[in-house]
Amino acid sequence: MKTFYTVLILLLLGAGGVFAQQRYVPSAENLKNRAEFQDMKFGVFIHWGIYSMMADGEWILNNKNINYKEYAKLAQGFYPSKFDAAKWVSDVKAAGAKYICITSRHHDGFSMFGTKQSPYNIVDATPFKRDVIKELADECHKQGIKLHFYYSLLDWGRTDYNPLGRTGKGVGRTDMGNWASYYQFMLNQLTELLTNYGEIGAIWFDGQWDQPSDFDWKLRDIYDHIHSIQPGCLVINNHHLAPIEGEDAQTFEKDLPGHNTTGFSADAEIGQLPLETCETMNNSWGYNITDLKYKSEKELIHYLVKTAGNNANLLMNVGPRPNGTFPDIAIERYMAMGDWLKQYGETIYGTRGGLVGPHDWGVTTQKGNTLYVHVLNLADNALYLPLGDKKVRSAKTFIGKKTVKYTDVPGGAVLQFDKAPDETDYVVQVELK
Ligand code: FHN
Repeated sequence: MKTFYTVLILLLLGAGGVFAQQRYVPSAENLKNRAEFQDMKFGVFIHWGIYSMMADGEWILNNKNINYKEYAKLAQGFYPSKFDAAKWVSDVKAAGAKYICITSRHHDGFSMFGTKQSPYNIVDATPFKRDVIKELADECHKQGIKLHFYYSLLDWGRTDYNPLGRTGKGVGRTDMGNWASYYQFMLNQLTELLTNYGEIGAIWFDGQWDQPSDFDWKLRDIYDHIHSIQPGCLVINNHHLAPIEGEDAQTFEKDLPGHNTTGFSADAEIGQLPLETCETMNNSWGYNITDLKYKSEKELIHYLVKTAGNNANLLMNVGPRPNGTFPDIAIERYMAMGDWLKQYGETIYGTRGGLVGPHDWGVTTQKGNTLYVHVLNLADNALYLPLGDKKVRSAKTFIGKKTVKYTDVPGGAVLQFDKAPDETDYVVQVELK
């Protein structure tokens, strides 16, 4: 009997241990950063690496089955002579974005920062020799823009990324090292990213989907490692799944939360964490010289408004050219977004998805009792707002503050307009009782 109780106690203690590992309690600073993250609403995603020289996107090593040792020689010619961190950050600010997420190391395995963990990095392997991530970090801190680091879990350029995943199989790696060394490499690089570049808003992982779903990435240990260095740093993982314990925000790729038009989000159940959607401005992440299919200004503004109405942030991508500049058309589009935000920012920043959920006509955002009704696509001059048990106190146009007529009806109110709205975004500011 004594043995039975001893075994029982040991089992319970063991279970307690498991729970202790599984329960992640975010720090007060982390919770504050989550709320600030939600308030920021708009970020600029930057995919930049030696692949930009090939001008065919960031997957070229895999897509063309280039030998990884030949690909690595690209680094010897990487000299982004026009790179100017101050200009990048001031352009991002002019776009109205509040944070940058930049590829510190993408799937090709090339580190865009001065890492001591491998000579395959911008400082040691290129004639440029400058740590662009450090320059960017300093400028972000100076200009008040938050900095997030994209970090690839998978690596097509290292032999200790073993077992190989479902991608990068044709790049010529035969002599394979061991996973433990790769895992330690990642931890060491994360330590560098979180100690040498000041306060970091988030580490944004990608590539988990490269391995089978039962593969043990020991993510929780990686997340704990991050939080042990910067407890306030948000952990975001673009795994296309519901959030995993230890994460601080949930990101969606090329789709609004809850949608799956592109196929990435079939299993991406929406959790309880702050939300983000990342999207390309044309159809490419990394610089692609033949992809000029940029979304129009109106499409981009609509997408920003829709993400806010879906209670999410928009992370809108640019793929800088090999000389270190943003494509002109990307700058034009960002500036158009910035101009629009100068006028309408109050209806976006600091808001949450509104009481009235997304509809075909548009979305709502909300701050306290103020509901911003964003009419994006309406052919009628009246709009029914399902408000549940809430009542309207007043309604006016956001621009010009002109009274908008409304009628209380069961379950909500009907707004009446002089004509069907034809603005990019006709915003009605509704005060709720
Ligand atoms: O493979 C990457 C891709 O290159 C890009 O970084 C995007 C950004 O969300 N994520 C991956 C695809 O899921």
